[in-house]
Amino acid sequence: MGCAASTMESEEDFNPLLQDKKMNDLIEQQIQLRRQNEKQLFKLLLLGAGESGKSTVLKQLRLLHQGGFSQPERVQYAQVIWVDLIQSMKILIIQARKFGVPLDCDKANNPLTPYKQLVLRIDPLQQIETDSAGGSNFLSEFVIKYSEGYKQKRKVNTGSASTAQGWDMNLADDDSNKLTIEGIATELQEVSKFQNGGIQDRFKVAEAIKKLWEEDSGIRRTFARANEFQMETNVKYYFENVNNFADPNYICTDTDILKGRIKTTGITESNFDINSFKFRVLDAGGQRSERKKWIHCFEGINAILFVVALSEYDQTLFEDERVNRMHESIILFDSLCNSKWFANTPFILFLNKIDLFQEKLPKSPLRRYFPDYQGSPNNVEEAVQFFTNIFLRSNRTNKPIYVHTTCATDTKSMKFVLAAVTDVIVQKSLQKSGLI
Ligand SMILES: Nc1nc2c(ncn2[C@@H]2O[C@H](COP(=O)(O)OP(=O)(O)O)[C@@H](O)[C@H]2O)c(=O)[nH]1
Ligand SMILES: [Mg+2]
Repeated sequence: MGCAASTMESEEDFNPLLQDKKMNDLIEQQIQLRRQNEKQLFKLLLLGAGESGKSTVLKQLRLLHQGGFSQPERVQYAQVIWVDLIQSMKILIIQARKFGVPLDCDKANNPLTPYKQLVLRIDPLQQIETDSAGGSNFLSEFVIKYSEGYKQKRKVNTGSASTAQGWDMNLADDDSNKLTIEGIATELQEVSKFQNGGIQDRFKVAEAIKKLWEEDSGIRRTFARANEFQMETNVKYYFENVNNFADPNYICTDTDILKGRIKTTGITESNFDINSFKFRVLDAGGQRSERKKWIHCFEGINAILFVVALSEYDQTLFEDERVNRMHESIILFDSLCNSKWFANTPFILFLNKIDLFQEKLPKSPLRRYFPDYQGSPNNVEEAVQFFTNIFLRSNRTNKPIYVHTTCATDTKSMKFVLAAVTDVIVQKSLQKSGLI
């Protein structure tokens, strides 16, 4: 038998026609296999204005389908939050003065005065750097991020015209200000190494922030007007847990990471296996200067997940304080939904930050910002329906839009929402390619 087989093989070996056919079959098989694999890769693009919650959705996917965050990442996130936390208290003090809100800590001989002095004296970045022998690239990058970010904002704010901008606007690129999440992560690792020497100082700063947050009525009054200036979304959570973040060895919980923010620049790609389907999720920076990069990833997309922060109906853009954030989102959604690029691409709409919207609605009348709102002032459902209608009305194509009300920081509810979303993407994509 062995002998016969070897004779057959050698015949084939010497037959050029059979050789060609064999090679062709092999190539054809490989092409088929690649096509099949490509068909099974579902590409989801996350879009929406800056701070709407796109990266938080991605974090939930990581928690649910990729085993979550590593220990070094958890330590690094704590560092970013610590810097943001100090910066946020400084902003509150400075903003109180701009508003003319009297601060207890500004009064002569007030016990809070030394705490204020400590907070104002500290440069959150320098404070960490002075403990280091060699300094840190992370810190200089982080300083650039802050200073350039604010410079850019000032430049736009002092410009002449105020026009809301879609994805095809053409602002100056801010690549010089580019700071990737990976970059921050590596640099932060460096920082936490040399920070241990200053641990007592960090706890003093934490105590000062806690005192001002809890005891200065002017700080609270200013915070109540946070919609009138730029504040991190979950700063209240940072202040309430300030001691954790002061500890340079603190390891962030999942909640800390979901509530924390690192501004996304450029486009990140993440791959997930969800119910034996392969998903590629693209997360893009949402601020105006980032949007012209979006077009690079418009090809071959199976669905768009557009994220809107409901709670931002009374806030203005970081990059242009004359523009209402919700108005910007509506215009952005309109331009994407009706663009030729996505004529047949399913759209999923997340009306996000419902938790903050619920909290805010009774305090900040919706009609003040959207005079067309006819529902009752404190009725969350009616208010959500009002915005749902606005977004659905702007769709001038025949494609359906799948709407979900979400709290992207809540893993439990997001588990259900994301399961429904991935299901619909698979169904629609397979239908489109005629496979079901
Ligand atoms: N409370 C609350 N915070 C949220 C929610 N979604 C996002 N955030 C926070 O909003 C901030 C901006 O979110 P991020 O995902 O970075 O926005 P992106 O710019 O669209 O990627 C982060 O601090 C998040 O923790 C939400 O539903 N509720
Ligand atoms: Mg982001």
